[in-house]
Amino acid sequence: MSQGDKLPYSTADRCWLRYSHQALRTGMELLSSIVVQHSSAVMDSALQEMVYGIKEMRGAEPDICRDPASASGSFVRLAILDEALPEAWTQAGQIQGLNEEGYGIHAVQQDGAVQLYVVGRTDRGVLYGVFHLLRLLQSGADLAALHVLEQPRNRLRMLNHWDNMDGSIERGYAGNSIFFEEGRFVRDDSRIRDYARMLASIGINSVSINNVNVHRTETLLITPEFLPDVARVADIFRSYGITTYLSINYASPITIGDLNTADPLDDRVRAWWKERASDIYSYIPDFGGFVVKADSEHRPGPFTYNRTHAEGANMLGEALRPYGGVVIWRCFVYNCLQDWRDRKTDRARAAYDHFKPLDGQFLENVILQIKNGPMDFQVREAVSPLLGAMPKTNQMLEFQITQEYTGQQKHLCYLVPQWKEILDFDTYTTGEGATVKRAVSGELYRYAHSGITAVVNVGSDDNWTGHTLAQANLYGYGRLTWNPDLTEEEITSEWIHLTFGASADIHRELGAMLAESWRIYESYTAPLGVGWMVNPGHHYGPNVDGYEYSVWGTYHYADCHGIGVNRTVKDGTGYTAQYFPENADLYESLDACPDELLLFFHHVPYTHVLRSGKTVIQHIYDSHFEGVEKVQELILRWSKLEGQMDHERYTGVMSRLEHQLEHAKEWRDVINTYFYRKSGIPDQQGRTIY
Ligand code: GCV
Repeated sequence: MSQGDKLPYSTADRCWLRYSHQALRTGMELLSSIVVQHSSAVMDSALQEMVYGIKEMRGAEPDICRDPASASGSFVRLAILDEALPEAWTQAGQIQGLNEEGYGIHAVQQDGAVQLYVVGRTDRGVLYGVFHLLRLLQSGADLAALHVLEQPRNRLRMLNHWDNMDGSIERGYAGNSIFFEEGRFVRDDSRIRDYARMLASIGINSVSINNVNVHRTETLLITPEFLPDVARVADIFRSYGITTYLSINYASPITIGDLNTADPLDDRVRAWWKERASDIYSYIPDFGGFVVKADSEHRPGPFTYNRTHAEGANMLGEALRPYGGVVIWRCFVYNCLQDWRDRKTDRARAAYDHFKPLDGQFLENVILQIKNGPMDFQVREAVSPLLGAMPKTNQMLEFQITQEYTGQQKHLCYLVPQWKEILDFDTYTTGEGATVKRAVSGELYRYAHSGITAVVNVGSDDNWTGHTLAQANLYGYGRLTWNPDLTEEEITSEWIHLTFGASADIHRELGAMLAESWRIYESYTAPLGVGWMVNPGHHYGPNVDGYEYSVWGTYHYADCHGIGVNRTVKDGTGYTAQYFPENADLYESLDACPDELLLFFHHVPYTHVLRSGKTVIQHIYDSHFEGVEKVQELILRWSKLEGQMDHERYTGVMSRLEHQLEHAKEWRDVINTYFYRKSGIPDQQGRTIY
């Protein structure tokens, strides 16, 4: 079997790794030979991907030359720095300054031949360089003129799976787990292999494979019963430069050990975790570490023993430290049973209140993982004030790619615009320009570990993501974590090109659909940043007063006079004080607060006039009517693309859009009716509200 014949491993959708034959325009002859000197798991993956991509595009497999001295004419050279360096780079010295995942792609013209160098500081750099070159080839780039130098901005570029060992996925909308089935690991690992390829192609370097809500069976993942299987998965990921992590149950010493406590300061507990670490590293020498959800939504944690989260996390940090492992400790810590009726208690305050006072108390191999907003991945909420607020503690940002609150991959909701806004948000922690992206890349405070993670949206569905267009969210996430300065337009156009080809119609229509989809979803669901209004439990579909954990109330305090949560210092929950003054003043002021977050920060009468000039109630009516019209436009745009792609993808997306339209109508009617009845204020345009 030749190098390229193995790929892809499964019959699943190839997503953006399609390598269309038509894509190749220039440099065909150049691609007939690949020179590569050394072999390693990652280098072999790089070679295999290069061979496969070229074979698919030019219809013939390139030769492989293992001896650079015998290479002549045109070729592609894959190498690490010590092996080969084009003259131009030696002179410029540029590549020497790249970090260990960086690479360069450079064309050298010689005696009528073109020699194309893909040079990394490490094998992983070469792998990333190969995927970059393949992207360029698909977009018909002029090979003879190539000169690229790249390195990732974030060290940790991670994905969190919420997969359970019974095969289900918490908040999964694309089938079952690709790792687990019926209480054990899957036997056929072909999907995992293809997944590793896809992730490496967008620069992901870390994956945790099980749910942060660690139930009984998953607690055993850190024991010899399952470690050989974890090691098998880790081997696959490793060959694509990806490190494997596990979520752990904080109460493991009790649940699966023979201790009667999980107190982090108890010597027996400390010794127990050290033994587990030693076991794990004997199976997986480069194991990444633990992801921990503690003291949240009924998960156990250090609070049970009156210990702080620093004490809780450091105990695990100590166990992993000898092996270079890290503890990724989630800041999604709040009391889900708290009673909000006093209108002073505020879940949004929780992460900052718990963690900010602990700054400087965590070990160097502990990283705090912070959700992008203080609540929970709503279509619109404020940026978490904890991001950037702990100069002496490693931080990483958590996004949600799986669309729990954003249409569950039945609705089109392209999240790159949302993520761009969050990454570009100025925290002002070190003065102007202290953006979230600079905080979590470690640039602001020189963190030892930092980066971005996200709850992923894939499953066993043939197209990986349920909604074919939700593939764009995974792609966009990877590209943004590599380089948060890429524009939304650059990412969108790249993804469309790789996934659907160069057709101008597709670029125009689909580009517009993606660009508008997040705001469309926002317009017919929860208004003005107020959040939720979904059915409790599964979180799909409208339920204005739906409240998760008790029966006493709502998330939004809507009554016949007004709506919204007063989070001001003046007479609300005081949450605005968690921001630095520039943002605190903005949000505290009813006049200055941006419309899209008004109800997140203020409780106002329905007649309050927004900065847009509309009253709150009229905004609710208008946006919900417009939202439905905009979904009709999405359908119209997509219908223009019939015949321009395979039937399966066309009809698959169309049926989801049709469902979205019906569901958007339901949202419109439920929300408008609720607020019409509550406020008694008619629609100025006299439209029918049931
Ligand atoms: C994994 C929300 C989700 C839960 C999720 C939790 C978390 O509450 O609804 O399913 O649990 O966030 O992020 O831990």
